[in-house]
Amino acid sequence: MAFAVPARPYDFILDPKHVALVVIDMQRDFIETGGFGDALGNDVSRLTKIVPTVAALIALFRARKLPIVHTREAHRPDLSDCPPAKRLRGKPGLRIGDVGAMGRILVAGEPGNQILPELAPVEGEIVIDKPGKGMFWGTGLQDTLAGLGITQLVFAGVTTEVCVQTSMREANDRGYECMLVEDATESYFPEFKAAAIEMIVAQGGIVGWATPLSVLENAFAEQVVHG
Ligand code: C5J
Repeated sequence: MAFAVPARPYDFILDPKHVALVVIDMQRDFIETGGFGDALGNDVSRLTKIVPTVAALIALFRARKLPIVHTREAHRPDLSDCPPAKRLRGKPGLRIGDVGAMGRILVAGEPGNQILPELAPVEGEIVIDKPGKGMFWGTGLQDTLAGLGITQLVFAGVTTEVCVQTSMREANDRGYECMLVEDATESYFPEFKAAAIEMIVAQGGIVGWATPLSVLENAFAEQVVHG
């Protein structure tokens, strides 16, 4: 039975039969020293702070046996799915494919490309390697979600204004109802996180909804039936 989750810009009507959790790119490359985020000059310690909140959100969905999708930003070892425009962008200390402290940067199978152990997928959960910022481009995720009858997506992960927002926008354009869990996402730039959330909920939820984890947990516990 669908129930209301208090959210911005208005209640999100969550239907447990059609919802999945999407955890974006909680991989060592973005969160630990020596990875891609660090090579780009970011303070990665900001991102580690959300790990317990993301773990609690995953636990909420696991306890109810609801589908969970984990994504990784990952390229093939031969980099055939990494356009030069991406690899050559900027002047990072290390580029995609270079060998860093945790193996080759953003390359599938390397230690740095793994999801943090605290958030590791368990059997039955969906893991998507995506070559872009968005989770649909170059992946088969849309067919997988369609096969499960998923029409609603709850989002968490990093970084808010890059891969999370891009994936939410891709999903929104594909007809999914999307809600971001505000304290289960983070950016290297606090002002970008705040702005991304405002952009998502503005204009009547032009991209989707946003709510904190405690509100979502409470809504799951109380399940105030909608309609
Ligand atoms: C970035 C991501 N920031 N997962 N990737 O390059 O947001």
